[in-house]
Amino acid sequence: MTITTKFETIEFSVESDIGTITVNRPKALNALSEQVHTELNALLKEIQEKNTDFSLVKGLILTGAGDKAFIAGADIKGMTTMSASEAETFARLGQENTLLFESLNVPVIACVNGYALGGGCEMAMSCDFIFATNTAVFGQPEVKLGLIPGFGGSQRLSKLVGRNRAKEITYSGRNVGAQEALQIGLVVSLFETKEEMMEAATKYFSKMMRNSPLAVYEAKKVMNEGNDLTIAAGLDVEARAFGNIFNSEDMKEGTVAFMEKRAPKFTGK
Ligand code: DAK
Repeated sequence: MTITTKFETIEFSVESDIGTITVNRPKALNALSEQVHTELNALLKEIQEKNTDFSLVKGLILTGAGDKAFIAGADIKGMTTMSASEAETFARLGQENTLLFESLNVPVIACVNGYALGGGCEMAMSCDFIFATNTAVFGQPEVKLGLIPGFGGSQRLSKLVGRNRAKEITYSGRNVGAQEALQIGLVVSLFETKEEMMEAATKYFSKMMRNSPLAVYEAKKVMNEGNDLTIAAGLDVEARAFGNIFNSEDMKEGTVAFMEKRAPKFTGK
């Protein structure tokens, strides 16, 4: 199974069941132009369509080309010439892409090297979690441009680091360095170099792939859905999903394999 769409501003490759999406505009610090969003949208939809049985990928990495930036935000140059209707299309595409990352049936790790500002920070936060290098710089500097975060940053940052810290960061538009990002829970692990970070993401997925892909997906769904609910409603979602998974072959295989003291062979069914 392969991806057929051709891209100019992003790259997509698959190795050992791990897909890597690279935003590839290093001269503009990988800023999110309308073309990037359009191409990302087409790619994510094609992955969603072709990966229902986990035959294309079991995990995804989102990263930026070059050493200087993950994504330095929405493309400011492109925005200055946008009409209101083009701005609306741009906003909807960007927001839809963040929702696609959240709804894909496999986990997505954002591997952040250098700047992840504005829309870049927002794209990273829509992934399942963030790895970063020691040189990473996060922030929501939109207010400095007379804007507010528009790809979910006003919502997701609060949920990740707490509302007070998110407000403090957003109102000032200040940079958040890698160490601070780790300390406040925006990032889960830091690495010396981009190579070490990419290797760690690959290792993480290789270990994760011993688990049932269906169970990992169900866990992702329930945890994302519960994020927007009261604890009681979230527990209800969990109970229903827990019941549903008893219909899966993977659940039977996992429990039988444990009883038979052997490694399970999961199929994602
Ligand atoms: N857009 C376009 N080009 C960018 C860019 C960006 N966000 N960031 C950097 N570049 C370009 C620079 O213009 C420069 O291009 P040339 O001049 O060489 O042609 C090249 O990348 C290298 O950048 P610098 O020369 O500035 O590099 P430095 O190392 O000196 O500085 C920097 C790096 C990251 C500190 C600086 O480039 C910077 O401050 N960049 C802007 C960062 C920023 O403010 N990002 C947030 C953008 S606002 C919306 C939804 C979402 C959004 C808006 C609306 N709706 C729903 C409607 C999101 C908004 C944002 O993300």
